[in-house]
Amino acid sequence: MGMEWTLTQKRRLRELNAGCEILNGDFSTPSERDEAFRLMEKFLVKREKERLFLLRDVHRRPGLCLLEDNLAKALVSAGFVQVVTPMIITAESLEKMSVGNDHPLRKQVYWVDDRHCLRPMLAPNLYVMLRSLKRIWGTPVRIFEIGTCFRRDSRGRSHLNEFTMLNLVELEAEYHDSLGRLKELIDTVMSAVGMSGHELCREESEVYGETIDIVVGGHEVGSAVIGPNPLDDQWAITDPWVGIGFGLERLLVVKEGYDNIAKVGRSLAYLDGTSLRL
Ligand code: ATP
Ligand code: 9VF
Ligand code: MG
Repeated sequence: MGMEWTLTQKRRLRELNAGCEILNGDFSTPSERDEAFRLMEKFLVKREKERLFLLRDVHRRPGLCLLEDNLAKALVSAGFVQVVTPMIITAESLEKMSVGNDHPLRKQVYWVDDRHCLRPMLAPNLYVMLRSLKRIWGTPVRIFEIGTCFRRDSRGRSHLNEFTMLNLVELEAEYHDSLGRLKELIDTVMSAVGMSGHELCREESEVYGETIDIVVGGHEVGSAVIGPNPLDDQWAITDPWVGIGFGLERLLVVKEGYDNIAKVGRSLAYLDGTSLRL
């Protein structure tokens, strides 16, 4: 076993979407390594530039935007109505989600003023919409929102401070098999994403008590909940429901095999997974 890339070289190669075969370099001398780096960087820069030309000339829209469109179309076909709610929400609505002063999520919230914050989740708004629409439409109520949520998250390869959440929820007078229905909706979303092989895992949740996480290749791409839930009282919801929250950037990372979620999120350094430092 000889010499590996330097940390700086490795970081640059990752930035340029080098695969692990490339990242596992093995050299006998520094000059051999540095020469290999020079050639490899040149090759990758060319490849990444080609991706940006393809974006300009053919695709024209980032994968994140296409995914959002595909998901909205699939859910509309499945009978769901899209809603668009405020990104600035009240402290009171967070408290009604049990995210009060001593809650772990509270520390992740971006405050706008002493009574308002940027939404860390879609659920409080969707609860309000469910209540209003149930009054007008009766059951079932099937709605979804796709929009930005904000969390101060420990920065890592799978967390962004601003990310796109898809939250869908169905309220029914009664279910004979709510878990079966939930699985059906998860399948609808996953086939619209074009992804197979997901697993469901039961997880403890600080908000809902228990969630059913949707996991692909070890990554949590979504969390689902089966209601009724103790939170429902706060929002005057009495019917059973099933709901799922997906992270769109997470779905894209897993589907396209990116090593870092920052490449597909809102960014000034990347466009559609491609570095602009070329
Ligand atoms: P994690 O445990 O990975 O931090 P979470 O369980 O706190 O996620 P949820 O509240 O379940 O997240 O949010 C629903 C989905 O939104 C997650 O399954 C994930 O796909 C996505 N998501 C949550 N936080 C982030 C983030 N900071 N950046 C990108 N996506 C996120
Ligand atoms: C699961 C995602 C509380 C009746 C509007 C639907 C859900 C999604 C969790 C994230 C969030 N919950 N923690 O509830 O769909 O946005 O709350 Si409702
Ligand atoms: Mg979760």
